[in-house]
Amino acid sequence: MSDEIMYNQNDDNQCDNQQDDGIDRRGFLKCMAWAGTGVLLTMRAGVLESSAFGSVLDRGIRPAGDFSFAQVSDSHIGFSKPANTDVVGTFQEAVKRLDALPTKPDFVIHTGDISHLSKPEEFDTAQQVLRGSNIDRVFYVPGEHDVLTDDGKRYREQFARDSKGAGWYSFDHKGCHFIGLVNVMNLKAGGMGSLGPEQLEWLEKDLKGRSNSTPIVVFAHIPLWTVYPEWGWGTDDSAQALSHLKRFGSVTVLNGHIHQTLQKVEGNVTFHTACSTAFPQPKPGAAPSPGPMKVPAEQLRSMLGLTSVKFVRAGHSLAIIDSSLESKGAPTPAAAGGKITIDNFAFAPADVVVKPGATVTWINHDDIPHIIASRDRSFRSPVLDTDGEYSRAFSKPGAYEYFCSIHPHMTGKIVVRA
Ligand SMILES: [Cu+2]
Repeated sequence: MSDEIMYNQNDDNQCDNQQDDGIDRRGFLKCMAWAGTGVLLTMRAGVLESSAFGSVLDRGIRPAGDFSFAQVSDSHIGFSKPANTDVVGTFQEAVKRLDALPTKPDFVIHTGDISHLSKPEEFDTAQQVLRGSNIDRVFYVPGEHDVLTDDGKRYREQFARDSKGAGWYSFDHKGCHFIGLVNVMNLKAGGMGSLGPEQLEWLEKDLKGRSNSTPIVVFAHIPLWTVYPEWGWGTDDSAQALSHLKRFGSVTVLNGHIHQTLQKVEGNVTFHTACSTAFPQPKPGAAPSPGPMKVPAEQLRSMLGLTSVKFVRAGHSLAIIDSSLESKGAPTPAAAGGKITIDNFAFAPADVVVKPGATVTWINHDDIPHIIASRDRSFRSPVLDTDGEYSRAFSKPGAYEYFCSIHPHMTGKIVVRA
């Protein structure tokens, strides 16, 4: 799969500044992948072409086409960890670049994770920044960070009032049909993003009767193609959605979530993922887990005159997993209970055996929030931000399987026995 993917980041993540004017155009473009602007999409005779904001400005290109629109993503307003302590500032910069485009885009699409913790003030700040721009209209879809506390109620009221179900909708613009999908709700343990039967049924109906020559643009937060299932970077039922789109001659799918620019063409469908305006994430499989990557501050913010960029993974040392040396059989249940750490998007230890009445405590060491949820819905923690803890006493013997309801590929098990 990886050979079909175009990485806009170069392999060694080096951006060289070789020209007299301080702008290396090749390096500049490569760095756009993490430096956090957005993508300009130009529709020309039914075909969408994408370019980074900076490249258009740089070369003085006035995109000629039927119309253009822009995509921004993963603004994560409220995030304040070392990977980027000024996410409002970098979001404002992206919007400034949007305003500086030679041709004003007809509208902007924000592909989710507007906020970091679904807090009203985070949503408000994001909206204020976008309202301060020249852009007439912004279309949103939610990311998993936007639906943490209330099943996305506040999100829908503020950003998708006329939507159906969990927030999906469609609209037409200059002969092109746009579809905003939600794949961050009701995630299943061990799975990835999910659209659900209700939304798939709506999508089928929405497309019915449309001519095959209608250009279609689908946008959703989590990629609708399997980028990297080990990190949950994909959508479980995306094949069903794509089957409804097969007959159309031109389909473009825009996603966010993975905080880097990837592109893939499969038949009539072109997939794009956008970078984040807040912080970069590692390439699939290039680190123990996804999560914010720390880069030198001046390089995160500065778009010009980049010299050398070196990615340094932010984070914590790996959790130490206790393993018993003497017992080779079943582990002895711990009477006092247990501590489970969350590091690099994993529970450690993933399996814990305790005696009835013992208390288990989870502690989150990641820069990203997690929620502990049991498969049988018997318990669920609040949102655990960095250093957040959740404790629960287990009185009844049995096996309790749980997962992170935000990142369902994270799973664990508590066994309670005497
Ligand atoms: Cu999680």
